[in-house]
Amino acid sequence: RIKCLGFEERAKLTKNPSGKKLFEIMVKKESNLCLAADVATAAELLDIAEKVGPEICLLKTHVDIFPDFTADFGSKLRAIAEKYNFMIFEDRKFADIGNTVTMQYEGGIFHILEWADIVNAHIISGPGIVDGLKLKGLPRGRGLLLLAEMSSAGNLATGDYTAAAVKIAEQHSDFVIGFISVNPASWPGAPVNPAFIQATPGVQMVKGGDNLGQQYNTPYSVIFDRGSDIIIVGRGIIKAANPAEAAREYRLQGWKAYMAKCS
Ligand code: 6AU
Repeated sequence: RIKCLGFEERAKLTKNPSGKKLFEIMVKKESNLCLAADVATAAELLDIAEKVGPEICLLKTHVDIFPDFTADFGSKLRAIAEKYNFMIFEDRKFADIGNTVTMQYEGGIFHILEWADIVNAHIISGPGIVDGLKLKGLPRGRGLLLLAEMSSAGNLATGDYTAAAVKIAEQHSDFVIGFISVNPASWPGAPVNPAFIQATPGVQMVKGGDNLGQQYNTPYSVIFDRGSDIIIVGRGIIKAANPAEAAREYRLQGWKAYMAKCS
């Protein structure tokens, strides 16, 4: 096993202010838990953010699912994020050409650039998508996660595609803070540059899946065996009888797995 570099040291390696802040929050809160807050309304999102805020380093939104989205959503969420010291990740999965994503990032009714510290993008369109998002995001200190792998059954983000994501990230390490990944320990040349953060969806307390192709692994297997840094948990927390309690349990499991790997 290669000696593990802790999140404190990795905070110093990243060139991006949002990447650095995320590592620092993880250390301070002893949390490598990202909540996937896929609730039905903006009102419910703000409510769950208040409840699980103390447990998380990152809160992930799908803002386009809210029927009650209003222009003050971003400032309300940012106030909660500041209160509990977590960052905000809009899971927009940009996928178009560079010029189009500049407009999608900044404009529309959501104005993602205004309130999301971090966004993500597919690399299907090539490195121009990163240039486009960077044009808007970097002056604001924002960061980008590239989808290098996916958690869903039969997905096509494997092999050379995953390797291409790593190459694009290296070419834009001022803006790309890391990857959405599933098993980065298995990548050729692993571990990749420790400045990059690995965030993994498809996490529940027991291995399994849903009826629509999602595939779950446990916090321990994701962090310890598969070489990830952050567990992204949605239904495991939001559908629990007590989401705050469930979030605490995921935080403890995720952190325990990091400590087992890295202390
Ligand atoms: O824990 P779940 O299955 O309820 O939620 C998983 C969350 C969802 C997905 O949109 C997202 O993670 N996700 C992503 C991300 C974060 O980009 C990529 C992927 O491959 N699989 C996946 O589930 O909000």
